[in-house]
Amino acid sequence: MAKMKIYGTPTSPPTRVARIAAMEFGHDAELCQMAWRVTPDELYKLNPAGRVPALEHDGNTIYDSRVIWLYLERLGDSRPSESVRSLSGPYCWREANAATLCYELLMTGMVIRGMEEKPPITEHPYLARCAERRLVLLRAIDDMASQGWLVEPATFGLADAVMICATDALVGREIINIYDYPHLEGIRMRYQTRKSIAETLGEYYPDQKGGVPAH
Ligand SMILES: N[C@@H](CCC(=O)N[C@@H](CS)C(=O)NCC(=O)O)C(=O)O
Repeated sequence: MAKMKIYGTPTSPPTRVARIAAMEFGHDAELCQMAWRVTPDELYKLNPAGRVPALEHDGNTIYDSRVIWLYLERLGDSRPSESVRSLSGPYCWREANAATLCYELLMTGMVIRGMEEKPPITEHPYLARCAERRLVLLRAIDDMASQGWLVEPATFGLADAVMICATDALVGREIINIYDYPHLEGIRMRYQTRKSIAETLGEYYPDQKGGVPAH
């Protein structure tokens, strides 16, 4: 069987979610670098939404990191780490809400960064709305984590992965000070030693232009 492929870039947070999922479910997926800035036509051919990640496996092309996580969870030959939480387990609705909030956080980053590009839009009601949404979301997710965990203490799942990918991109680009969100900081520290998190961390720096493949 051909090797599982994940299309995206090392700094794309949702691509990282898909790569974390592959590792957590016991697959050795290849990261194939693809970005809309570099090969837009190729990307539209792969995914009509023109977004990464997309996963190619066994004749299937799966878009969207959340669906990729579900696909891998359901795949017969997945070998999940013992501590991985199922999306349909006893905490499924808390997981769904936490994951949705963390995805929304991730998306505010993309909208704001997109508007900052040349020619930059510095004043627009939707930009202000996204900036406000980001702050409210960070507070809400930090509140959710006030017991020292986001969904369930001894396990790791989609919500934790998306929270870490979204906040790493913000922390690494010096957009937020994670010490303002002490509960999230605690959870993030806990996962610093998790292989899938450590091995997929991209290089983030201030004023970074996203979507350009690393050399
Ligand atoms: N909901 C999607 C979001 C994917 C997404 O927006 N990816 C960004 C890269 S980080 C992208 O491809 N952006 C291209 C664009 O905005 O045109 C997922 O979780 O996979």
